[in-house]
Amino acid sequence: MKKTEIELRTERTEWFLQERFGMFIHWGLYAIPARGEWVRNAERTSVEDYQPYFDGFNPEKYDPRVWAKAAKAAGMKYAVLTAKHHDGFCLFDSKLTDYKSTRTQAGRDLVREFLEAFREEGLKVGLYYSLIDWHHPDYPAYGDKIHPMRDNEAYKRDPATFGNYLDYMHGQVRELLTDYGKLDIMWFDFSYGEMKGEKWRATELMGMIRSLQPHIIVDNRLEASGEEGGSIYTQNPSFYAGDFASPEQIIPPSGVTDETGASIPWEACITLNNNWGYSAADKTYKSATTVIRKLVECVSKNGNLLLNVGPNAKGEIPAESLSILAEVGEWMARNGDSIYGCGQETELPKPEWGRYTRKGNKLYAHLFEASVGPVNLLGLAGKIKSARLLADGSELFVTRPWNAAMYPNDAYFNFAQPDSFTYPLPDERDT
Ligand code: FHN
Repeated sequence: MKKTEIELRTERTEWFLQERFGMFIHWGLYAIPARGEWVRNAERTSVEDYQPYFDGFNPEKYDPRVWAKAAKAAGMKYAVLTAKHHDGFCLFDSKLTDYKSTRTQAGRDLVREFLEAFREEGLKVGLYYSLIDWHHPDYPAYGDKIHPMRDNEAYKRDPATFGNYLDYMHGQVRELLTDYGKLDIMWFDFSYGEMKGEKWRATELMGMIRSLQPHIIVDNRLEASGEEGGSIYTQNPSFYAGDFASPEQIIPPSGVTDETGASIPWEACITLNNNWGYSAADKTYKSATTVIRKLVECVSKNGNLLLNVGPNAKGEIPAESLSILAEVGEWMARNGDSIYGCGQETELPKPEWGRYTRKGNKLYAHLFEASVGPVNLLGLAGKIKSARLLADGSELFVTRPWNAAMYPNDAYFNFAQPDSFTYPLPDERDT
């Protein structure tokens, strides 16, 4: 009996729901002006004025082994690199264009080195590929008028020309899925307005993907245009609806479910500062505590976190990012069991002091508040059997996402008060 799209999606995403935490990497020519990855569009830069970035691109410090070790040490289990972003610059040695890293001073296939380095560290690997292309002459917004959102009239005027771009786009996806070994994730970005579904020839594209790498998981941004079945949020997702939903910069209040309320695979992609691509001026980095809380929140809602770094023009991940990743890694080293393979707690209500994650008969209580005194373990009242056991036989573990050393998984709490617990004496609290 032929498996349904939902059955196939469930099989394909099994590893994804275990790993929970990944690194997103936005890198390309835009790292040179260092004003984010939309700089060309935001500043209406002409093809000619953007060319110096291509001519000057020489990331002499690029060592993806450093990136991979930082990701692994942070507790990340997979990573996704931009193979081509909206500016059309290819970080891989495509045979279909000269607008690629191997034709710059770098002279390197940056994607191939990324894949090798991260596989070497045991991480799963994915590639981001922009459906939008501000460089390709047959993309509707070609030339100086480069904002695709507003220039789709070109597509309506001459769909045949756009078909040349689609041949190019499909051809590059084929290259990535054929010439670079086993990929675990294909991350497309993004559909908009009428540009979705079959406007990208999505059925043909997904057919190629599934035939070349049947195990690979694909995000939901090809988007269903309706005629060929529903989106990932429906009970009859189309062939190209994707394997996971991809909320961006937000964590949905109730996670992500389909129209029946059933949880579906999802991954929140979030920046460490406020930019995906490198921005020298953007120093508004999230703290490690904030990152950990976001990771816990995602997992408490059956989701993943794809945390973004934006390497600079030399190929270095910013020091601020590395420092935060290292601190997150300290916490993950002690508390990773409360993340990997965990998901939503379905019996107990969300506590006011933090969040639960659950894995089988292990319940993890993540305390988000440092200053709270005796807390009433809402919902657990009367269910606590001992410092480590609940009446239903679940093992109770407690973590605090601001100091890995303070409360390892074998944290102890004074359970003298049967339905609440208190912290150790104030002098034992972290500052
Ligand atoms: O326009 C892109 C943006 O540059 C970035 O790549 C994000 C990451 O998901 N996606 C698009 C915005 O939704």
